[in-house]
Amino acid sequence: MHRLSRALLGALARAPPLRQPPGPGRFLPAALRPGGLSTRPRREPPAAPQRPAAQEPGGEEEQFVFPEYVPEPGPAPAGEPPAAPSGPERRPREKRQHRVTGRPDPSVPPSGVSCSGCGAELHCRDPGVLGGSEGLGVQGALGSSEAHRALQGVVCQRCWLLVHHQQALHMQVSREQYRNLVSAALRSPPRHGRRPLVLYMVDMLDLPDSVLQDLPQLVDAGSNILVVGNKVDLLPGDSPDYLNRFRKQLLRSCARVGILPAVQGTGGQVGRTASQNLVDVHLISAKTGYGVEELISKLQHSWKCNGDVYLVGATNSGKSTLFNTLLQSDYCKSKAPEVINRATISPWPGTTLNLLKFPIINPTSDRLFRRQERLKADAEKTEEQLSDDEQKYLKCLKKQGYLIGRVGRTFQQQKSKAVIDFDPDELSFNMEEEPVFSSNKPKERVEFTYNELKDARWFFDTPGIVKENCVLNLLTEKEVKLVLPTHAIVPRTFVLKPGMVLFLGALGRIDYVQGAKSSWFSVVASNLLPVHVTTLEKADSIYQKHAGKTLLKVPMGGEERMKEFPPLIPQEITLEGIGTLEAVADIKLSSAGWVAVTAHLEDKLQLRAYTPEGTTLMIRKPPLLPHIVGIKGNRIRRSASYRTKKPPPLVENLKANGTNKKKCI
Ligand SMILES: Nc1nc2c(ncn2[C@@H]2O[C@H](COP(=O)(O)OP(=O)(O)OP(=O)(O)O)[C@@H](O)[C@H]2O)c(=O)[nH]1
Ligand SMILES: [Mg+2]
Repeated sequence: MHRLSRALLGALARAPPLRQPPGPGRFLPAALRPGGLSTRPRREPPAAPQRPAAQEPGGEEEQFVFPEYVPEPGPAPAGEPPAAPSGPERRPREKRQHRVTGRPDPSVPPSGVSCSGCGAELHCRDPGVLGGSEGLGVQGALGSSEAHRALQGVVCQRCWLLVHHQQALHMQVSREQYRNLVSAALRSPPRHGRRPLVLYMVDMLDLPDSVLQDLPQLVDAGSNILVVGNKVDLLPGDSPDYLNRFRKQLLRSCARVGILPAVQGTGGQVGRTASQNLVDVHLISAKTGYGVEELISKLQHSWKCNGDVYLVGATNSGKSTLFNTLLQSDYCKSKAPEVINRATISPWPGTTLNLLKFPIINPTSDRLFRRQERLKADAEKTEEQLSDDEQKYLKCLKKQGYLIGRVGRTFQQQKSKAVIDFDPDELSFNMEEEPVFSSNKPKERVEFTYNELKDARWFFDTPGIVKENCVLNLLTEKEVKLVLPTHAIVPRTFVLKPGMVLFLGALGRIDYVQGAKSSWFSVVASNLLPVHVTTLEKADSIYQKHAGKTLLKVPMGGEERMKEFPPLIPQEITLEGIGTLEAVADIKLSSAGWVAVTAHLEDKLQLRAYTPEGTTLMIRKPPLLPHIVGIKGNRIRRSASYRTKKPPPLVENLKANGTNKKKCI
């Protein structure tokens, strides 16, 4: 629930509906249930003095970050005083933390209205959760229907800070609460005589950790599950059939937790038992739109088999991003983009706190036909035929991802209708709802009519289930931003001799303890997370000296930060090489990324891999990108590293031209 100040409530009752809070200092904190939410003190890295990366003697030290992906400048290194400003003395400007504002008033009942960004109920109760404020709640205003209406579309203080100031209020709802909420939703009685369809989203960068053990227990036996592997835009293709391989790996990971495919019987019949309810697997990018049109077609064709649709999955897998993409597509009712606000998305796990929903359009045969025609026409276009805005947008996406899709709309809401559109959803007439005709209608927020929603089926975004033993749970906001890849991952390959060590920031370390020959270590992680190569003798002192500082970058905050950060814990690994063209396994360093190991045939490798205590390190066999060692440039002289190579992006649903030819790697 969220806090409301009197000023806000008063203003809302008078003002036209708001889609955003009126500004800093006027909006609302949140909680899922009164008292059900706690604030974790923000893990702000202490301002410890930082030194420039020490140049280690011996020439074995190598650090690799990409100059083209330069993050926010960190604090100036100690010993290098900032350039003195000329003229009158100026105070250095610090990045301001936005204060949480609004005075609590426990006497005001909860509003009954949800934050349109995260789904939590807006409120002005729960004193002390988030600090000082300026006014008291207005009971009358909360009770009045105008105020209730005015609150539609308002976002809470937490969402505002997340979106506009990239500041995360660590409000945690327990894993148990998420589970209960999602389970209650999924087990709600069938609507329209049909069980819900579960759209199960899995983050492909975090396979198999993002496939939750809990799901089979949360889902009702009769529900169909459609698995969606998200964020495929970030991974480079290592062979022509790499997406098929992803699909198989995803199926295997699902099977391991008991989600099994429905069996295809004779005559096209789908037979299934309680656990055989996986109906399909789709690979998409909720952000760039890759695979989304295909997913929509699949959902529309299964309209008759399912009721409401629930999007579930681990935190941060991209559920709300898909919710927003579908809200601008043929999947929702044509009015929905105007009526329903976009969900808040953020890189911090646990953004969505309650259910968010939009009504799904009924895919009548006429609509399906029109949609097919639109898709056909779109697929005939070349990039040059797109509007300037679309070209710009595509250009931007191409920098960010390898796979891009265009999501269009066939059923746009007509502003002034010359021809009346036939909408079967509106045919159902309700006697209680008298049509109101007004010649001079005041401009107001668009809303659905009762009839439009009476028999609607809904698409729900749900809160993510918190991943246990995930390194992201240990990180600050700034650190999360560096660790979670936002741009296409450029693989970094290093050839290491036995006795060498590879650091991935200060979050992971791999020692090549023993082996007959050199082996290749390909890092698949955020381009902003530095890789440092050193020797076994120096590795411990490097970690002691540089963890928390510039060289290893994450965690950040110097010795103070490292005092509270869990130590790296080793795990012994034995691998046997299968040839120099194919990786034998991925060493997955929790959610920080992984290292694919490629070794000479039958070479026996003794490795020791480390991750922070309490986080999961796993050996993934077979690897997700077995041929990744092939995606590299020339060896850099007198160095363990190769130049990086970025495969070209591919835009689907667009006629190939010079820049959009699928290249096989
Ligand atoms: N590159 C890329 N990034 C994505 C994609 N989908 C989501 N993201 C990013 O992943 C982060 C998390 O996205 P959200 O949509 O908030 O994830 P969520 O599953 O709703 O998370 P919770 O609400 O915490 O459960 C954001 O930074 C998104 O920009 C994708 O397909 N590709
Ligand atoms: Mg979300």
